[in-house]
Amino acid sequence: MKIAVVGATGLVGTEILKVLAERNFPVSEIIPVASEKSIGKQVEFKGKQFTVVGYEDAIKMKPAVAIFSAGGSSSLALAPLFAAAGIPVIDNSSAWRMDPTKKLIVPEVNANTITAEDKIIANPNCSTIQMVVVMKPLHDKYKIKRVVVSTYQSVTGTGKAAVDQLFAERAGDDSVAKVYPHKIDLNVLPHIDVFLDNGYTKEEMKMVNETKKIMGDDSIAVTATTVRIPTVGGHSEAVNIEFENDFDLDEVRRLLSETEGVIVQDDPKNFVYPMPINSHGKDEVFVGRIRRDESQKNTLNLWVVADNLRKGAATNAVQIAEYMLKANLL
Ligand code: 11C
Repeated sequence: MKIAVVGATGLVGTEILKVLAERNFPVSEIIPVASEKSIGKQVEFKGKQFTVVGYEDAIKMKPAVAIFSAGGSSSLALAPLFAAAGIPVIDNSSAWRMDPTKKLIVPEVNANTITAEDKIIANPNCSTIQMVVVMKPLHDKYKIKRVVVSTYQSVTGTGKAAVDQLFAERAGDDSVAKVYPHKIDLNVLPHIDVFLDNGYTKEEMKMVNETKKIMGDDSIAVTATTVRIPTVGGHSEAVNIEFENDFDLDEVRRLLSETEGVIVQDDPKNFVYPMPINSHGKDEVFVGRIRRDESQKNTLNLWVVADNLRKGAATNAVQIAEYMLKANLL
C-alpha cells in the first residue's frame, strides 16, 4: 500500500522510513512529504528513491495512511485535509493529543479503542510512551495511585539542530546555532519545552495529562521533572510508583518480562541495567533497577530507558498503522 510520510526528511521522519522497512510493513510506494524547500529531493526506502512532494500532490496520490512528523502547526493545518480526503492520519506532534475527540494511542495499552471513525490518531510524547508501556501491566495488577518521574532526556528529542549543538560544543566550536539557552555538553538542563504558569514545563505536563488519557484513568496522580542531558541514544526515566495494593518483586519482574515490547535488564551485581547507549536504534522499552521504595508502603522504584526516536515516536506510530491494518481499518 501507498504510505505518506509527512516530515519525511526530519529526524523522526527518517526513522519512520527505517522502521517501516525493518518491520516489513507492506509498502508499495512511499510518498515523502516535506516543506517547500525539500520538494524534489530524493528519499531512499529499501534501496529505491522516492521524490519528495508537497501535501496537495500527496493527497491526490491517495495513500492508505499518512504518518505525520512535521510539527504541531503543520499537523493542525494539514492533518484535517488528509482526513477529509479519507486518508487516516497518525500524528506525532502534540497538536491533537489532548483533543477529547481524538484517540491517543500506545498499542500495548489502548490500540483496541481505535475505530473506523478515527481519522486523526495521536501518537503520544516520547517520555510518556516509554513510561506507560511499563505502567500498564503493573496498573492492571496492583492499581497505581501515584507516579513521581524524573527524566534524563536525549538531545535527539529536540531535533537535528540540537544534536549538532552538542557535537559542535564537544569539538570546541562555539559558532554553531544554539538551540538551548545554555551549553548542553557537560551540562544538565532542568528544562524541556516551554515553562507554563504553574512553574512546570510543557513536557512535564504532557507526562501528567497524556498518561491519564492513555491509561484511561484520571485517578492516576503523576508529577514530573523533565531534564535534558547530553546524550543521543534515548530517554531515561527514574519512575517511583505507589500502588493501591502490595506487590511481590519477583512477580513484578515476571509481569514486566512477559509484557510485549518490554525487556527487563536487572542484574545490578553484574552491572546490568538499561542505558541509552544500548537502547539506541531498538524498538523495545528497557526496564531495570527494580526495587522496593523502602520509605513508603506499596511503592516501587524503576529505571526505564527507550530510544525516543523509535518507541517514543517512529516505532509507536508504525505499530499503530500495523494494528489498523490487522483490524481492517486501512
Ligand atoms: C523532547 N519529548 O524530548 C520531546 C520531544 O511533544 O512530541 C517530543 C515533543 C513532542 O524534547
